[in-house]
Amino acid sequence: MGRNHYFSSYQQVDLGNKKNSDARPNSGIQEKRMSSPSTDELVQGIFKSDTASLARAITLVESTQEASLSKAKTILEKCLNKRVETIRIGITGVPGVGKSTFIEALGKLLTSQGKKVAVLAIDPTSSETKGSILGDKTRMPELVKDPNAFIRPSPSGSSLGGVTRKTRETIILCEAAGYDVILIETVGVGQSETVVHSMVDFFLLLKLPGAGNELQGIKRGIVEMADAIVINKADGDNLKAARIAQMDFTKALHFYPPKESGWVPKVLSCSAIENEGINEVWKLIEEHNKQSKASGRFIAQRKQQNKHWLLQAVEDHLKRDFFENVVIKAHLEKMLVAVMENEISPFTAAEQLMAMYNPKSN
Ligand SMILES: Nc1nc2c(ncn2[C@@H]2O[C@H](COP(=O)(O)OP(=O)(O)O)[C@@H](O)[C@H]2O)c(=O)[nH]1
Ligand SMILES: [Mg+2]
Repeated sequence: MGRNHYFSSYQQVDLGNKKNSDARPNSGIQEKRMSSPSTDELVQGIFKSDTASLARAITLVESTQEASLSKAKTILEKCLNKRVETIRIGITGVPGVGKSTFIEALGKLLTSQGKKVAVLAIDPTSSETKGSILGDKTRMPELVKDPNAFIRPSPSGSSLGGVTRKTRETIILCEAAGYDVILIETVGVGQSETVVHSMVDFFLLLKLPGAGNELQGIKRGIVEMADAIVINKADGDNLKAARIAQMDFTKALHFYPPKESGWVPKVLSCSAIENEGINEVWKLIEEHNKQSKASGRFIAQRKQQNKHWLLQAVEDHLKRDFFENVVIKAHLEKMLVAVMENEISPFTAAEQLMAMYNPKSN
């Protein structure tokens, strides 16, 4: 991987964020935004479930400016200390399978039970489409209006690493603001499912009721990650096909190795648009939650995820520091040419660069 790969992780252009939910065409609010509140005020606001404070804090997390990021860090530290019980659920599936419609249905069910729901998205392609969940909001007409729901457009940025950090941090902020259930929609592009899987307690794969050869087209790794497969659009003419798909997937799951956690993934079907079978999906998630909490697996998995998060953050910092180092900047290009021309081996070149980067270590 070349230098540009790493650079792209850090030089992100935040195109979509100006349209975030806290930006309203209201001059009074614009003025208030100018006199930006202190980090303490934002933390207090978040703890009081004030969505304007929450949205501002997320904007800081999504910023590319050092000053904003440093404020974000302060806020995150305080929010991390707030102990809260939440469930993080990842929802994946091909575009058009009905993820947003499903989230609307599930979200409404949860808010009707008095829960508070935050909806986030991971979409590595969203820098081009300027945040696909903006469009998706039209698929969540009820949830958008629900005072107990908070919907945030996917953060922009071309690198999955950057988008991942922003989403992870946004989860922490939402939880500190009192959201019990975090729903994360991801488009099945690139590594985005793996990334979402690494930050949730329950991973749900939505499928279409196409029978037969459908099973062959599915990415094996995603089925392995899934805690449940739900055949959506089980309505109208699709009912029979949905039943067949449900049986096929149930059979197919037998050929997968058992999960470390002992959880046996289930296959359900539902109609998000007709609000059928959503309750059953939620019951399954609750059952998984109960089971994994009883076995200690829930905490263990979150701990594991935190560990992973730390290591990834260290890696990101080191990479950024290395590639932004002035000495490295001055020499890298020449080294790359020398390696391509076989004038020096990549290993020796790496050693020399490391020595330039950190002369004290030698
Ligand atoms: N018949 C039927 N259509 C659905 C259902 N859920 C979603 N759709 C439709 O499928 C299309 C894509 O839905 P959307 O939620 O945007 O999918 P996403 O791209 O996965 O987020 C829309 O036209 C929805 O109205 C369902 O349960 N049954
Ligand atoms: Mg969608």
